[in-house]
Amino acid sequence: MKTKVKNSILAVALACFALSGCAKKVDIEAPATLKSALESKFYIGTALNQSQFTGQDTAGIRIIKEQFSAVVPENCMKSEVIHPEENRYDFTQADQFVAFGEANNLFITGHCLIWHSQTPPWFFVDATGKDVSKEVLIERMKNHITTIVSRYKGKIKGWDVVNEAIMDDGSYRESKFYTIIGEEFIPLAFQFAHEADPDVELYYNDYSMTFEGKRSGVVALVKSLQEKGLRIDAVGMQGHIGMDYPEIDEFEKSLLAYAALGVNVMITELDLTVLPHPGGHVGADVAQTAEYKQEMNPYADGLPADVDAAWTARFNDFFKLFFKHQDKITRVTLWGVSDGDSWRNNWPVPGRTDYALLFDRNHQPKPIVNLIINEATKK
Ligand code: 9MR
Repeated sequence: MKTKVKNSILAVALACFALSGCAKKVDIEAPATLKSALESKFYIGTALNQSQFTGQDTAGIRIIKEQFSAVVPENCMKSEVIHPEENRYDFTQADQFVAFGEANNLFITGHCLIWHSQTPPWFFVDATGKDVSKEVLIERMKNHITTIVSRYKGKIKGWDVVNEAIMDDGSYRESKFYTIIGEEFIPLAFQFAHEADPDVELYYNDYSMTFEGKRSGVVALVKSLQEKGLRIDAVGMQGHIGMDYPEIDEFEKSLLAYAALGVNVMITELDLTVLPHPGGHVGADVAQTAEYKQEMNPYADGLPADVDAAWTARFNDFFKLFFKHQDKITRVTLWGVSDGDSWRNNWPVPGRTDYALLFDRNHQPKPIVNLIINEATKK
């Protein structure tokens, strides 16, 4: 065995010598991975679920270690998990997630500090069940943000400070944070996060970022934070895309509009669904649900070759756009590792079979992985 390896090294060395006419150092390179191919461009990240950061999903973990350079928690840092009661934080999962990221030398971002969804009911009410005052809610928000950001200071490099606060038409979402505190809740959240860790990057993150209304709403929001002298490092475009939504030109327009503000752009929750949507609607509002019907699950037994090819081509187009604007993009994060992990299988219709990610249900890379690597490394 040893002799065989030695012989093949000798053969490579001789071939190199014969071709170049000089004796060069022979590097036997490991095959390119997403992480190595994209190293000089942007972080390539993935969202982690509990079975990954606790070590159970060994096939998923192998992919994470080989292919990705950044991680974000899919669910374990949401308020309902990490802060279930006013005087009780539960850092069990969050600590495991951060330890996994550190042990594997990954760029760790936190998701998310302030979001209308998955916030436990206690957050907004007093002992009698009535909405708390503005002052109380600001105090609770401050406690929440300060406690969490301080705990992971120096370990978590960036936070989705506020998630999904702007509607598709650019207006403010009528969340409890908004109705009780007013617009001010956003600058306050950024201020509290910055005070807790002055070195950590701070992001605004949202879906459907290509709608004209949302684009101008988010641009106005970022400008207002900047005018107040607050830190904001990046806008996160979630990137829950479909086969005919959004138009790639609109995506580019938004990307450029955000970058023009002098902040970075991050593609934070990328996946591409092939499944029909009951309302023809788009976006990623977790509150939407629809009943399961057979015809809404057309690819339960596999993806036909033509659909598969169209999926690959569309994903490839998006990556070409990301490469085109690699000077503005600092991270592209997939919302999950392999198809079986994806929330898309259950939204808005539960129990479907989708094919939204870069690795298939058997944890094998899809052809898109090599296309991305080739595009990134082509001379
Ligand atoms: O993928 C997440 C899913 O497992 C959760 O049930 C859901 C509710 O917490 O959130 C999903 O992730 C969402 C993310 O946190 C914010 N943007 C939309 C994502 C998909 O719904």
